[in-house]
Amino acid sequence: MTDDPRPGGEPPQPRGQKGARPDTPEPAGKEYPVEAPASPSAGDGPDLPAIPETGPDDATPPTTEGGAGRKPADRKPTLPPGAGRGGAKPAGPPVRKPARPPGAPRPAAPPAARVVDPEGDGAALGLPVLSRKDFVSGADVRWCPGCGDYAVLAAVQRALPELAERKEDVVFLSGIGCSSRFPYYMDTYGFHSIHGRAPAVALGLKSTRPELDVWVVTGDGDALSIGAGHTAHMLRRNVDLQVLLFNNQIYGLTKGQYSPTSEVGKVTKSSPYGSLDHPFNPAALALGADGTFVARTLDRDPKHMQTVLKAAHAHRGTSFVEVYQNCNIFNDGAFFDFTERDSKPLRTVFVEDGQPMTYANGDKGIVLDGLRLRSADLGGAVTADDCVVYDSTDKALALLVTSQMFWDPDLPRPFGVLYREDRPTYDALLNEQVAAVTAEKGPGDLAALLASGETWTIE
Ligand SMILES: Cc1ncc(C[n+]2csc(CCOP(=O)(O)OP(=O)(O)O)c2C)c(N)n1
Ligand code: SF4
Ligand SMILES: [Mg+2]
Repeated sequence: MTDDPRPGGEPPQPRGQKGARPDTPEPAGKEYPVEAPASPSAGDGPDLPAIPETGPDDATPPTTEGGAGRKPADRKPTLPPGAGRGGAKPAGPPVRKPARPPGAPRPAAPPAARVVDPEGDGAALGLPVLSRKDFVSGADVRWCPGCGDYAVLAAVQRALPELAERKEDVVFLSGIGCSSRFPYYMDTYGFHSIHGRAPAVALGLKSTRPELDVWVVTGDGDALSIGAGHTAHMLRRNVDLQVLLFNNQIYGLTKGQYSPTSEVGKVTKSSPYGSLDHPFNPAALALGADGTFVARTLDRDPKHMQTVLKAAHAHRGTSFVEVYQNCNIFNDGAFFDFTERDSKPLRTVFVEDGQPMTYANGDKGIVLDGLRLRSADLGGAVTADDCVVYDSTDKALALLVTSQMFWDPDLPRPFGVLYREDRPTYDALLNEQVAAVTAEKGPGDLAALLASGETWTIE
């Protein structure tokens, strides 16, 4: 990445920043460290392999005076390990997806390939080993202090050394928004493209360079307002890439207008009397578009986010990951129900394949009552054995869980890999078709094709 020219504007200056108006764009040159948000929980999800790398995002992050007014310590949830999500460890090392579809040409091997070596013995082999720092671009990070975007950036930079063999094969594409500034901060290839159009760029790239590992970073406005059509078509086509949708239920970059995921009644500068729009449920939208991998995670649960990122990367096809992300400037606390110490155990359930859907430290569970889900107190007549055992390959269950558990106020919100399905990817099918037709008819001649048939000369 080169120095950023900042197309698409800057995130606004946070309130309370000394000497700055709340809606004044941040002056160029201001430096924020790349950090986790003001109060990421230590995470209570499945254990992950230790990540030895440290860096600037391991330091105490800055806070924003204009934020929630809560101390970081107040935000750490207390759900004990295993409660509500089974506590099982992911089996074995992360699975890398095949880099090249059948029929696609083999890319030329680089002279000195960098290898991933999670065991740490690459040095003994005399090979360079990727670390988190290899993915930090060093560009000034211009998100507001305390923004949830920092946590997602840190999680991706931590996960990639295990997932990528060569950082030169990794590409981050984005649209426009605060979240879409993500490619600047990754030391990989990247393209901060056009509002809502990252899926179109990604489809073209992945189809012509199938050996690349393509990630799309987008926001609730970028993906679900102007880019809604592109998002739906990307999902049904099942292009092999990962989509990270930063859902902060607001337009952050343009200073706080309501978005397609904002709740009814949201008061913003563009909805002074309260929004009348019924919001999208992004995960249900992805399932409705026949997406083959749908997951939801939280900026304030970095361990869970890493687990989900690795599962998304292992999936062959469009892996859609909705990340609940706090915009502490324009929509602070939108997800506190699901992240804060007191409410998180009662308001969340972390699904895991083969595990019963229990929550509230195991005191409650989800049971099937006819064709509806119901919350039940456990320990009496109903036990964990009566709860729904999650199966992410069961689409009927995924549809029910994703939909009813979003709207029903008596049910907790589900997190984790909600659905996955194996289906041929668009890029693989396209390359197979091109190879088959080329084998039958020989390589095409574009100039001859353009000059064929009826042509006109314009004078
Ligand atoms: C064609 C076009 N229309 C509108 C805009 C203004 N615009 C820039 S970002 C944005 C919304 C961003 O919201 P979201 O995707 O949720 O990203 P966030 O800033 O919240 O991360 C809008 C409407 C634009 N840049 N280009
Ligand atoms: S999403 Fe909100 S907190 Fe984050 S950089 Fe944008 S305006 Fe600032
Ligand atoms: Mg947004």
